[in-house]
Amino acid sequence: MFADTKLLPPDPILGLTKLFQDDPRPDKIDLGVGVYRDINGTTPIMKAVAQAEANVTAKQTTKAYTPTDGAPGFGPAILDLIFGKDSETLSAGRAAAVQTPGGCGALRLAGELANSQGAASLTLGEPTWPNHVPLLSAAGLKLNSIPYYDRDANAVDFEAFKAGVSKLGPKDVLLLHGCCHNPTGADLSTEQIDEIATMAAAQGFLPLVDTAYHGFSKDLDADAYMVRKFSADLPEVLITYSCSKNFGLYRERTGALIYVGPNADNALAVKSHATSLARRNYSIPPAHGGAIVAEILSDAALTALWREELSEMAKRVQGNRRLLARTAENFGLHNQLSFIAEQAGMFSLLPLTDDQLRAMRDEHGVYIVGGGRINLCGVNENNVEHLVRSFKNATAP
Ligand code: PLP
Ligand code: TYF
Repeated sequence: MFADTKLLPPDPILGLTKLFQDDPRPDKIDLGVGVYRDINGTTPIMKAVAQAEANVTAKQTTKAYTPTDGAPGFGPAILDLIFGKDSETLSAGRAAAVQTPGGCGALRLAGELANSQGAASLTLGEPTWPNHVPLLSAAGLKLNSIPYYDRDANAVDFEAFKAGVSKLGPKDVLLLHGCCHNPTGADLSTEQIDEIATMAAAQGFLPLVDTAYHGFSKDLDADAYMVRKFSADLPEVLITYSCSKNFGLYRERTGALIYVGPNADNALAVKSHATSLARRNYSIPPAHGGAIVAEILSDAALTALWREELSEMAKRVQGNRRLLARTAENFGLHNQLSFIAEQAGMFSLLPLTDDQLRAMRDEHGVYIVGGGRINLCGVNENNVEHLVRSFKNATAP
């Protein structure tokens, strides 16, 4: 059966790490995969996570299966975190959460859920995280692309985006990034989110809000604006949530699919379909990461420590944005990279052609994802001048 099977190329983002590791140049810079890194280039375990993990291990008495919706306490804790404890959506019982293997597992399940209930299409802004395409098309959905970002202006092209959204109807799903857009770093403003909410209410399309960087833009409440606004104004919302970045739980594969419905009975009915679809696939999600998150969020001291650590990570990335923009100014790049200081989250797109990207890697050892995406975590005081000099060199006429 497999005798003629051909080797596939590696994942374009994850594969970059191997190329970087194999590069012997001492001044090489890794701006590739979207993993938080500190000033030393390492991705430490958060202190709150290490403490919670010790508590979980000390308290656990069994490895028997968890309930189908995941680690006990995880779903309610994530709902409180994303909606806020005083949320009317929560007090009305309109929201239900199912733990998933990471945000990827949530996206696949969201796609299957929408497909199983008769969704006609799923619309993505262009560009988007490349993995959205295989995850959501494998769920059986027909994907459409509409413009989102203007590469010349280095900003959201809201008029073009709205023109695409205006064509959607009740059987359509629109994927939006909750905050910290991957790969552009350009988020919708609160006013623009309000406009999309008004369009969804009038046209009846279903928003799917992918939230993989909660807490990395402004703070946990401000970063949940889109989720909260849509849930307050619309009868139905799907949310995919990842704990990979904000809890640093990447390899523990911890995330959630959240559904907000018109009432509690409907929320439970749709949740039963989500767990049934999961059962056909991986059955039950891995419990360990979910138990850690539940432990942190049920303990005031651990929650406070985690919030502080998350806010420190977010501030460091924002500081790196300003460092890069400032250094570009000092090198005479006159506003060419100033937009980076205004954007949010781990990523921005450098205005580079494919040839210039190749030159950045081959001639200067600067590793950037195809399309020009950089992870701002990889920028620091020690390498920023090499980065800007390389950019200036690669883009020189
Ligand atoms: N959605 C976006 C936009 C992402 O960048 C990521 C990446 O980590 C995910 C979802 C999935 O995250 P996870 O690693 O938890 O599967
Ligand atoms: O965009 C990124 O870099 C992160 C990590 O197949 C990632 O979201 C990248 C590729 C992939 C899974 C996760």
